[in-house]
Amino acid sequence: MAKLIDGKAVSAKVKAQVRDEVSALKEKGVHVGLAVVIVGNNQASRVYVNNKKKACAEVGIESFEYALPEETTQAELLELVAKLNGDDNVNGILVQLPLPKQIDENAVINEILPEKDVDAFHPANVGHIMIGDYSFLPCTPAGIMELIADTGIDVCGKKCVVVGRSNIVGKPMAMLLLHSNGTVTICHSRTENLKEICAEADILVAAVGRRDFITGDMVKEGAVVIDVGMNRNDEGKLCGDCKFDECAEKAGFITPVPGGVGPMTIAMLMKNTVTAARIKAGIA
Ligand code: BQF
Repeated sequence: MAKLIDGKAVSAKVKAQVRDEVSALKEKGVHVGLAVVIVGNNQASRVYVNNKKKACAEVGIESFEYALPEETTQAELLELVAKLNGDDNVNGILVQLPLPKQIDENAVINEILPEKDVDAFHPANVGHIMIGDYSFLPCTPAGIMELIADTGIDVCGKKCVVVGRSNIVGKPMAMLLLHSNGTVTICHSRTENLKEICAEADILVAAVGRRDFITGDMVKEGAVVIDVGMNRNDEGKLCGDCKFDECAEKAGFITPVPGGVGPMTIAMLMKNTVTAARIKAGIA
């Protein structure tokens, strides 16, 4: 029976550290600010943005919300980003995804100054991560590395399987596991023998976006199972990509949903925002 990995507890530790860093910076006259941009009326996005603003308040980061209407044009959003790029009170710029269909997400990401790109989605930052020489890590994969560390299990030499190949989670996740000397396999919707590959994983990261996708027979006895899914079941309850009960029976460690990866994503965003402020102030 698996031990639960407590994302709330680990995220509280990270946020406490960030809070101390923010107050130390304040004593040196350095202010930390995060611009949070939301476009349209996506309900889930509103919840995520509220979580981020609440975390800012907890750690002493000033947040500036920009809520734009659903019909905002790409030019208007690019103009706002350009303004925030030039705003000295803003150390980090977060544009909540997804964006309405008339807006090209990549065009917006490309407009954010890399040194303010606290999501680490800009191609310059993606490149830094690929090389292993970076200031910011993408929040969700970085948070997952903290959760794995919390289990006490060393990634070095382990078989790591990432299911999902998004630019936001799957691809950078694989890279971070590789930097920690894991032996990494990335699986996706076209993968053959998915079950067999997953069942060999010492560390299994499920970032598929489909509830109940990972079943107990895909989990190796004693494995670390990280569930990145944020789905809703028929009753509207939050659930992950793993059939929790089945997977927990086999796993050594497993993250719950909610209370696993989600809180870590937020905590790592706070950490990146302080890092941005520190770099700008020239305090290593
Ligand atoms: C929790 C996200 C999919 C697509 C875009 C805490 C969050 C979620 C869950 C949260 C997510 C997911 C965020 C819990 C931010 C994580 O207690 O389990 C926090 O706010 N997240 C996002 O900004 O964009 C997404 C998932």
